[in-house]
Amino acid sequence: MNIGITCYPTYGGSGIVATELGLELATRGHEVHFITYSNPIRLDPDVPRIHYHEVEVSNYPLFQYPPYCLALASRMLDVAESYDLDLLHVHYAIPHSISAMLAQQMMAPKRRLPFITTLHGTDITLVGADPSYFPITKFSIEKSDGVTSISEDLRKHTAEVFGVSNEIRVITNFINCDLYHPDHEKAGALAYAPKGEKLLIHVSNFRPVKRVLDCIRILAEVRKHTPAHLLMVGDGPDRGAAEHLVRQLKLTPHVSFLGKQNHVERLIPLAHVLLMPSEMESFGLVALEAMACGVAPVATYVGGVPELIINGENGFMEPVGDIAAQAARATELLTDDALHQRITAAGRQRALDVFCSERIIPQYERYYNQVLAR
Ligand code: GMT
Repeated sequence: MNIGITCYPTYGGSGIVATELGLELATRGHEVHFITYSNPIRLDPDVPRIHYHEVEVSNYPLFQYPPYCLALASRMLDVAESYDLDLLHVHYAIPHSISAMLAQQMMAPKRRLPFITTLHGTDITLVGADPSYFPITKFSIEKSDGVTSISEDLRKHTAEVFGVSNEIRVITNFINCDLYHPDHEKAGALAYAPKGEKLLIHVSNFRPVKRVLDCIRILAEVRKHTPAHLLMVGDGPDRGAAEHLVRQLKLTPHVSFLGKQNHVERLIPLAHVLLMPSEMESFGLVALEAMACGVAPVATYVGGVPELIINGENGFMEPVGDIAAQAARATELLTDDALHQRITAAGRQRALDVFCSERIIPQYERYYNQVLAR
């Protein structure tokens, strides 16, 4: 198949999933064309059958807001015509599915160009629910030839909040289990914790929904019981506040802010515990990455997370904002080796059994074929 993929190419779960999907599809023999405004962060352009087409948004003094959505639609049409695309697959509803719909309409006099929209979470729960975007989000879902959601929770939420009647197919997020694997030696951890303290890790875009300050407070609690060092990976609006809180709580030697990192698969396995104290997660990709790497997730009981973590079996979930409970779980995991071993082995097994790319990518292929056959 010739497949066009559009996503946000910067750091963020939806872009990562779209990029990994494209790479996996290319490995399985499909021609994959990324149509985005910059090279997706985890995209290796040297992989055979991967193509990248940049969307250039020319500016004009009249435009206070350059119309990216229109430039994207034009580029989608151009790539679809030039490379005979079978379909467009857009990740994150706004504005990608509207651009795809426009490209489809422009192509209509010549041939059919179906498009599939994958919903990732904040496109529905935050951005799409905002009154200024609500009608266009609903419209874009209804106009899509196929809609997928990365969890059952997000599917239900979308159907309830937007009242859309089209089928939404749940195809969960996935992981390359060969790339994300445990590092039992954890020798690289010494670079961050030279006294041999165990590592906690947090990876996110540091937006308010991630509650990054909770990570700092959890570390403060954990350190009352056992030595620990926290790796904060990523960047975003709440980084400054997090750094301030670290200074206030006198934790500076015990926290490393590493900024945006391209190879989290090298960092995550160094840790013992992943902290994901989010207000909301429609899936929680980083928890899956951690589980595949033999790192125990301590997360919140929200959204699609219970579809991934089985509480007490392969990770823990506690209420949002309950620092004491999350810190207690992290402390248990850092101090009880048998517990840590049991939880992380089960986590790796769950990733292998349910969420490895080999299990999920064929679901996308089948769905593409169904949409094409309609
Ligand atoms: O979490 C974010 O703010 C980024 C966002 C995105 O679209 O880039 O993540 C969403 O998509 C991820 C990949 O499907 C999911 O794993 C995240 O749970 C989801 N985030 C939220 O629902 C808050």
